[in-house]
Amino acid sequence: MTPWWRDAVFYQVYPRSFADSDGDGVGDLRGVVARLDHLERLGVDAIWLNPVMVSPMADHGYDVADPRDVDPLFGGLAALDELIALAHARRIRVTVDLVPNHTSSQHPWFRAALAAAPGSPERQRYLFRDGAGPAGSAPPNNWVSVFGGPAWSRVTEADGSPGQWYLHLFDAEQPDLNWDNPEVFADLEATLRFWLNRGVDGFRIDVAHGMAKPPDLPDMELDARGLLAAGNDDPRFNHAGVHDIHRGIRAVLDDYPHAVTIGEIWVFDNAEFAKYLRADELHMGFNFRLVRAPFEAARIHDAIANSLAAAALGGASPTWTLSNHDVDREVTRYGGGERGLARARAMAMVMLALPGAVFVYNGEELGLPNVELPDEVLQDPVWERSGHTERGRDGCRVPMPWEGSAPPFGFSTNPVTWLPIPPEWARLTVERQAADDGSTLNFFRELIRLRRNVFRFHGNHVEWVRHDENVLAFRSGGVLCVLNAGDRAVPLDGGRLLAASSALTGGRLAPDSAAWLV
Ligand code: TEU
Repeated sequence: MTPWWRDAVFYQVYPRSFADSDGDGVGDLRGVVARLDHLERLGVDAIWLNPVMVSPMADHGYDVADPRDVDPLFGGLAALDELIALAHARRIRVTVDLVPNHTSSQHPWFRAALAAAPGSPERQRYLFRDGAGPAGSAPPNNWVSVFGGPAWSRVTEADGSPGQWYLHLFDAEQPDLNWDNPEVFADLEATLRFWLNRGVDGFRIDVAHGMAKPPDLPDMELDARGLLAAGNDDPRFNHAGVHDIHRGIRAVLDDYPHAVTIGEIWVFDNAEFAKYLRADELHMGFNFRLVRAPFEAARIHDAIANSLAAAALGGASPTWTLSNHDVDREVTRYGGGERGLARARAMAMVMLALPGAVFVYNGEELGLPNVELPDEVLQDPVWERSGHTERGRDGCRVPMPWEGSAPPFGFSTNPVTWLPIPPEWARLTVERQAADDGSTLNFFRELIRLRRNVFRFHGNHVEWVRHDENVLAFRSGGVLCVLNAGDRAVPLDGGRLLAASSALTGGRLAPDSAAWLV
């Protein structure tokens, strides 16, 4: 029996930015419940919820203080139970985010580690090390944080003296766990079973290429900018030991046959990526090649071909995404304005024509662009940790515009939202687009309806018909998908038109457009 998730359309809900039900200006789970109609009308099969566990929100939920409870900001456990029940009643599955690489610095384990002595069992749950150099005043190695700055912070011991250092590959509020300590997996197993027993349909696994570390924590090869030197292996990630952890996770998931795991894997070597997808490891892995591909036919072809090759190597089904809460929205990546939107609509057709699971990021169905936010509202730890040189990811996390002609566009009853919504988004609201046949929203609804009712996928099979510097054409699920990434209109032949991202002129497909033919 084909698993439900194999060619499913997942919808990523970034809870802070989807819908606010209690007027505090931050989205929450009862806000998602209130907007389930939107997801049902869109025709999605499942929700991926970014973290809603208890968190001091230093990295907006990716700093978890209690992995087996829901933060009151999002409505608590009862609100998630309600969402799961009501989503299931609409045949929409619910998957949640799991953050196993690190905890919050407010997690009871880390607080116990700070209070305990060097070498204690409490500190063995994390990666504490004595410093290098005179009096241990230098970090144990030269690892840098993904968010900028050193990946080590020094603690003050109980006697007030400068003490050991602990590792945090992200923010200092996100200490990395020591995955060589069996307590850590035992606690993760408890978390997996806690949510699966509550009816969750699976997990997106954060930093799935992290967790395991080389025991000697060797220095990184850094370039002049203090970043990983090109072409060098990154000792912080993709350590071979990670695969035993995924086997352990799979063994638990196998007790819940319908449940799925999708790993966030920032690994671009096909053979290495495929290892995560072996039959006793992850069900699926996020492949970020399309997210990284510019709007060029040859690069898009390579991204798709490599993603298919990597999945095939692992004997798994591919996944496709163009956007998420960590990267600039594709409308902006493709140039912004009308042209950026046209290209984003065309790429939605390419993505939704491919076999495997597809992930749509909330707001993508409205053609939302990134927002240039003023310094004073930026909240992403990347902004502070980079010394105000990197603006971070808040620009792709601005709340959804639902209705009305002015902010907060029905997102909240509170005029002050956690990030400001641009007034010009009045033309992008769900309400306005639902009433406009030519809107991006109705376009996405139609594409997902056609994917469900017309496409018949057979495994990962994609037949390339044409791929050159301007045009990409492939047959998938019985449909011919054509993308014109060139600057001249191209003739369309090879079938009856099913859908197109822009109007044809004399049977010709305009630049920055795509079409489906049967
Ligand atoms: O992201 C992991 C990760 O590596 C990303 O930070 C990525 O490198 C970067 O955003 C690319 O621009 C995951 C979550 O998706 C992210 O939101 C968290 O901040 C991070 O882990 C730490 O938990």
